[in-house]
This record gives sequence, structure tokens and C-alpha cells, in this order.
Amino acid sequence: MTAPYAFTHALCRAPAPSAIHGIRADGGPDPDFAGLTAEHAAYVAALRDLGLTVDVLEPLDAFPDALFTEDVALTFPEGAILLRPGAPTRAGEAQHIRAALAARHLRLLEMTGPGHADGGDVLRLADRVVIGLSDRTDRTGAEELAGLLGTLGHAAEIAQTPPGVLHFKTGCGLIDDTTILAVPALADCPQFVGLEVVLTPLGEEAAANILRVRDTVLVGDRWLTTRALLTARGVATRALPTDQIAHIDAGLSCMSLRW
Ligand code: CIR
Repeated sequence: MTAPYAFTHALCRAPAPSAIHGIRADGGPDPDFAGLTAEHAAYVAALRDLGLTVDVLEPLDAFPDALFTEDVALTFPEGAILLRPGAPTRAGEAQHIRAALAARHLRLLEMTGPGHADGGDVLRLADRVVIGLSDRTDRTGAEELAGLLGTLGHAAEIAQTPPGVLHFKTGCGLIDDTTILAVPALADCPQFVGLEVVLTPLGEEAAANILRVRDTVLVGDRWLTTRALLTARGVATRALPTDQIAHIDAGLSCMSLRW
């Protein structure tokens, strides 16, 4: 299997003005639309600079969270899987990305339900895919998804997202094939046995949603200690602004589908 970050393509969606009304768990203030758009543009530019072909879909004003394409599908060189997002206001997003996926992937599988799964709960490792149960991904959905992953040739394991953490990958991200950056609540995750788990520095738990793209790890620019920690390990990093998307509970992995 190729490295789980040896991407050549990404699929993003431009934020619509409605994105300022995106879901947030803490009821905090809206993000600033110009700032959100600038963060998205910087992200797309970074992916392109790292060598990926990035397509950016038109904004979807009816779906405030639609810029977070990661949650509605899974994409692999072998094919794509259309998911059933767990938040009721996001369920309709999947149909709006179907044609774009069908145009880019020879195989397009699809969850039929009744369960739900969000792509933010799916962590791809070198030898398997981990699906975290969360408020968005239920066991029925995770089991259906594990079966579809099997059809594409990927082994899947089901894990538990810690309480209070939106998505499994809100709390962890891949540094390299055998190393994971994770919040302390995931330190003893049984699915990480045999891997090295590097914990987020105190106060930088929100930095865990890093995104490895080829040889570089994207990290939020606020997380200076995390970035220093990665640099000290010999990891090439690139800092990106995430202040505005953080208002609506998002991080770096959320804004693209990658394969
Ligand atoms: C949501 O709550 O669905 C969005 N406001 C944030 C989605 C973040 N996506 C992700 O972690 N994969």
C-alpha cells in the first residue's frame, strides 16, 4: 500500500457566505467571512504548492458547513465512498458532491444507511483505516463503512472518539507511517498500539488536527509549541491560519478530500 499521505489530488469547496453560520458546539461567535475565505484560499494554495492538483467546487449557500468536504466522502486511488454525515443540517451535502466524485473516480460506492458516518472520524493509517465512533458516526454507520472499505481493499477498525471531541481526527493526525499526534485523551487508544503516539503540548490540544501532505505536515499557525515539537523531530512543517475556521469547530483536515 502507498503511504497514506502520498496524495496527488484534492477536492475542496469554496466557503459560501452562509459559512459564518456553520455548526459549533460551544455556541461561540460567528467567524469573519473575509477571514474564513482567506484561510480557505491559503489552504488551497498550500496544497497546490505541495504539488497536488486541487479542484475547488462552487460554494453551496444552502449548506453552511459544505466547505468541509472531508466529512461527506472518503477518497482513495481505488475509488470513493459517499458517506451519510451525522449532523441533520449536513446530510444533504453528500448529494451535491456525488457528480464531482463520479467524474474523478472509477468506482463510487455509497453508504445506504440507516447509520451515519462523517469523514472527520476516519483516520487512514499505513496498513488500515480507523473509524472513530462519535456524535456524528454511530456504530451502524461505522460497520457499514467498514464493509465498503473492505470492498475497496482497506481493512478497517472501529475506535472510540473521546467525549467532547467532535471528530476522531479533531483529536489526532498522522505525523508519519508509524507516528501519531494525539490529544492526551487518545493516548491509550487501543487502535494505536504498536504506533508511537506523540501528545499535543498542554494548552495546544486543538493542534492535533494536523494534515500530512506528501513530505510536509500542515499545522495551525497558532500552535508554536506543536510546530517546534514536530520540527525537533525532523518533520517539515507548514503553518497555516485557522483562527476563523476554528470558530466553527474545524481544522486543517476538514477542508479537503485527498487521494
Ligand atoms: C461541523 O460541525 O460539522 C462543522 N462546523 C465542522 C466540521 C469539521 N470537520 C472535520 O472535523 N472533519
